[in-house]
Amino acid sequence: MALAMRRDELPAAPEDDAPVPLRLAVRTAWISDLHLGTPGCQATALLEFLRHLECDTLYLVGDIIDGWQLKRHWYWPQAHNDVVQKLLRKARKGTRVIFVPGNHDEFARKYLGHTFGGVDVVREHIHLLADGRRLWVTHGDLYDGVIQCAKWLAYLGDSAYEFTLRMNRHLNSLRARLGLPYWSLSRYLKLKVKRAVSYVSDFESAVAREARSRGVHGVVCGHIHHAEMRTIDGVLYCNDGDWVESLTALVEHGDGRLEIIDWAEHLARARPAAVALPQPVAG
Ligand SMILES: [Mn+2]
Repeated sequence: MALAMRRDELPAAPEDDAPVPLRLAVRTAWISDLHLGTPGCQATALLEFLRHLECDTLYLVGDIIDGWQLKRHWYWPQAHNDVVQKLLRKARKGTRVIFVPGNHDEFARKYLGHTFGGVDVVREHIHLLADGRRLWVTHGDLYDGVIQCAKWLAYLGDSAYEFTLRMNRHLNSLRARLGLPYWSLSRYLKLKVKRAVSYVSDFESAVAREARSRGVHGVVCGHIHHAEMRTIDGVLYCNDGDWVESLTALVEHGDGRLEIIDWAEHLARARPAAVALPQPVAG
């Protein structure tokens, strides 16, 4: 909630400003929970992010294509195709793209160890940071108590979640028309509901515990659509968030420093600043 409030206080980007280079040149980037194939996927924002992203290694940390929802209802607009093309193009142009499937794209777990169009599909991965620390990369659903104990409950929660995301989209198209920046209703609700808060913290400790038992410095996961970076019992827990509600990614800079990129905030910060640049004088 605090994050959302802070974002609200930022000035809205003027509508008439020219596109500004918001280049994000990093060593590594992690994105997850794109949920391509669902109306919830914010493909336009994601495409814009991918256009500005330059990295040596790109991790797709699961729930990239939503097989659960596509099975129920086919939804595949052009923008979702563009995202896939953009990812494959990055792989072709020399970015190492590593896909760690999640529960919504568990169909891809049948192809572990294979490479598709330059994209390596792996169950999990150990990433070596520039400063020598080792991070375990996993989607995280295997450490989610709800999914492991009651899959039907997870499916039920999925429908309620879809509804919230739909409300979120309506609210934000209205906000966009009013010139207000993106604000996540679903994120706000999640942080308000106490049970959701304890679900999040249970998940975080379970993943951190597993990372510690593997003897790594930290872990990068996704799954719960809540970007976070903090130390839990001596293990660095990083969650790259999602592209249905929070529009976030985790990046590693050249020196091994990790940062969560909040794309909506990044845009709101970068665009007004660019407007203040001196205008070229004609003649
Ligand atoms: Mn998931």
